[in-house]
Order: sequence, then C-alpha cells, then structure tokens
Amino acid sequence: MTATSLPRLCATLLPEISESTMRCEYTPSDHGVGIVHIGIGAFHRAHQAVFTDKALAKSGGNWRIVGASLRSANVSQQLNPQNGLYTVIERSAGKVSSKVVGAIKEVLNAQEKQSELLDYLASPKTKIVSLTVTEKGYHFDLSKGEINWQSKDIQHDLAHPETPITMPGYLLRACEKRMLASTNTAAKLTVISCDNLPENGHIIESVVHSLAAKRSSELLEWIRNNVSFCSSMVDRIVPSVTQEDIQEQAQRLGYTDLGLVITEPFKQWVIEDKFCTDRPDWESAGVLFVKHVSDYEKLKLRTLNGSHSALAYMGVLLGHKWIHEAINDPVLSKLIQRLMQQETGPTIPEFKNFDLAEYQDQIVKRFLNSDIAYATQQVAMDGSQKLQQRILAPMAELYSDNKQANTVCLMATLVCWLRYLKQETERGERYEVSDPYAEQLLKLVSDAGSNFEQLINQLFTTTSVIPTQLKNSEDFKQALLMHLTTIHKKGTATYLEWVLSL
Ligand code: CS2
Repeated sequence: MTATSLPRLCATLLPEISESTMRCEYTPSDHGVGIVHIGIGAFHRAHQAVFTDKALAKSGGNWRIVGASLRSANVSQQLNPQNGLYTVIERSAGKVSSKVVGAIKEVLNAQEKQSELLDYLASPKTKIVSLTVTEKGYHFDLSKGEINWQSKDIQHDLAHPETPITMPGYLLRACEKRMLASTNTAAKLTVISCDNLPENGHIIESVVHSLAAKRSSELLEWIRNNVSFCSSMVDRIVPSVTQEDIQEQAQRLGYTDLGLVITEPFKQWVIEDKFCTDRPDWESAGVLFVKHVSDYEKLKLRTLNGSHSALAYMGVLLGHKWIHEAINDPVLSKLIQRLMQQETGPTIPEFKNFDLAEYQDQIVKRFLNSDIAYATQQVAMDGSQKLQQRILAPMAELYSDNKQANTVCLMATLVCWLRYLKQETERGERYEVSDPYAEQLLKLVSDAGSNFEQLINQLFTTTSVIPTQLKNSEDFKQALLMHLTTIHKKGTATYLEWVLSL
C-alpha cells in the first residue's frame, strides 16, 4: 500500500536524496549486526536507533540493529523493502529537519520468522538486546514485585519454551541456546530495557530469572554468570504516524517513506553502566552512562509521564484530542504546574547542578509543541500498567510522609482515569478503551454505577492497580470516595476547578 506515486526510499535511492535531507554519513552495508531490538515501533526508530546511527557515523563498528516485532507484520512491511532505511523528521516551532537513518538492517516479524529471530538472538555476534515492548510486555506485577504467573502468554511460554511468544520467553530461549552452544568461552549478552518502568532492567532480570528457575538450575546459573541487565531512562515524544503524514512528507521529501517517524528535537538516554559486552560508541552520540539510573527514572516517570497521563485522562473527558490542546486549557495547565511543583516535585531525589524547575518548564514547552500532534488517547492507553509508577508511587510516598494535602492533583488523575473507564466524554462522545485489563476494569466501573464504596472495594480487592500502602490508608480511601462523589455530581470541568480550590 504505497501511499504516493513517488519512488520508495531504499539503498539505491539514497544517493539521489536532496541536500535538504541529511543522509546517514556511513555506508550501512559496511557494518555487521551487533544488536537485536525487540519491539521495533516508532519510539525505537526515533530514539535508540538514532543514537546508534550517530555512533556508527562517528566510530563505526559492527553495531547495526536487527529489529523484531512480536505481534505484527507492519514494521517489517514498512522497512524491509526500504533496506531498513527510514527518515526521522524533527519538528518544533515551525522548523523541520530530516535525516535518513541507516542503523537498522532488517526487521523480523516473529510470527513468520521465529527461528531466524532466535538464531540472531543466540548468535555470539549479537552483544546487546534492547527492548521497547511497553509496560505490559514485561508480564510483571508491580504491586507484588514479581512475574505475573497468571498471564496466559507466560503460561504458554512455560509450556512451550522452544517456541515462545513473549519477550521474556524469547530472552530465555536465546540464553538457553547460547548456553547449549557454549564452547570454552560463553557468548555473553547485555540486555537493555528502554520502557517506561521503574528499574526496568531489574524487572526484566527478575522475570527472566524466575522463568529460568522453572526451566533448570543450570540455565539460571548460566544467566547469572553471562547476562547483564541494564536499566535505562529514555525520553523523546514520538506520536504515531498517520497515512496523511506519509502523503504530506512524501511531497516534501521527494520520495515515499512508509517507515518514517516524526518527533521533537529533544532526546535523552541514560543507561546503567553494567555492560558485560562491548557497546557502540553511544557516549559520542550523547548517551549518559551512570552507576544508578533509578533516580533519573523517577525524575522522568513522575514529571513527564505523570503529567502526560494527567493531561490525557482529563483532556479526553473535556474533549481535547491532542496533548498540546489539553495543556493550553487554563485549568489543566494550572493543574499540571501544581502537580509537578507541589506534588511529584518534592518526591524527586536531588541531583547535583540540576534545576528541577527548569526541567519542569521544559516539559510544559515540549507538551505545547503543536508541530508534533500527540493524541491524548495514545497516552491514555494501558492506564492499568502506567498509573502506578507515574501517579500512585509518588502519592504513596507523600501519604507516608503525612503530606496528604499535597496529593489532590495526583488523586484527580486517578479519579479521571476511573471516570475515563466509563468510555464517554463529558459531552457524551463514546470511545474505546485500550488496556490489557479493559474487560475487567470496564465491568467493574459499570457494575458499580454510582455506588463508589463498591467501586473502591472492587478496585482494591480484584485488581493490582492500587499499591498496598495506599489500600491500607483510611485517609486515602475517604479522599478517593469524596473525589469520586464530586466528579459524579459536578461533572469533570467543575470537579477540576474544585480540585484547584483545595
Ligand atoms: C507517553 C510516553 O504514551 C505515553 O504514555 O507518556 O510515551 C512519552 O511520550 C514518552 O515516555 C516520552 O519520553
């Protein structure tokens, strides 16, 4: 489905690309593969692959990437006919810049190319496996702090370890193949998590270790000795690309690119320096390597992602389609400032020579960037997987410090998420809720109706959304009840004004 009549981007077209679009500054085919990336969506293409592209241009090496999609053939169809090439378009303040990235060699759709993917994952030439599979792809229960054994997909992988379907299942099988092939020197592997989860590397380490322990003690031991799991904090706002974007950009670029990504100029990657293998010269591309990444993760998850989620649920209910519209709403703008300054801000650890207020201002400016339209519904997805690290963890900390007064905007986010699960905006427009637990959550909200005691009890006892510490707090329960009753009686707009008056 080529969207335009202009020629398709590919290796042979590369020399003909006009000067205004920068081409990758190296010959991609000169470099072998050293990285497998699982979950090759737009975010990876606009983030880790861009850092790797810069490192290849600067210092070379066999660091090209084989991307894998576990569930869909879309990206392989977009990129393989283009020899893995695609354009990264940065847009802000009316300015546009474009660059063709050559870091990706090819994309494997796991459903069709499972054994090829497992071979790449197990190859000693692959030193690094990086991950962007979204929160739900980890099959980890944050509130219990352990692998979600109830997950049907995890149960599948336990029963069929040689033909896995989950990301952890693929990692486990890759390790097993490496162990079985080991001669004198084991093929070590570094795994880097790039999803918005706190201590994401530790999470995947714990999930893989738990699975390995069920398989064999020998495998668990091999993984402990030969695989390191690095946490990382990733940041770049990357909206989904539409067919209209592809059409519009083709006219400007002079070629058709079905794999292009549109993003903001800002990007940041902080990685825990725990590699047991070599790595690309990512430092030269601006990556920061640190001993502990969890403070950076807290900073970003609570400030940017927490505010994003607040804007998303409040925004959808008030009829704002885009994040830049939501942040332009005076009430939402005040709420977000207060959320960052008085609520999440005080829970962020201090960094040397770092100005938190400036960071918060920069985030508001990034949200205001209307040149990259980011849908409130995109951020609203998978709330059951996002609220804990973004909203409920800082709230629990504030409660334990007896600072309940500074949690009203956090509470409003939780309440707007519950109201969002009614699948109807204030004006009565209907929408779909996308969440791995959608069925259960929608039923819970609809069965409870205006019986909010029931809603709270069900939420506490049948889901793992609310952390135990908050569930045990009578103050939290009473506050939640009051907020739910108020939004129900007054409607979202008046409710949010009331929140600001507290
Ligand atoms: C967003 C993130 O969709 C979401 O949940 O909050 O994807 C956000 O845009 C990125 O984390 C920015 O780095």
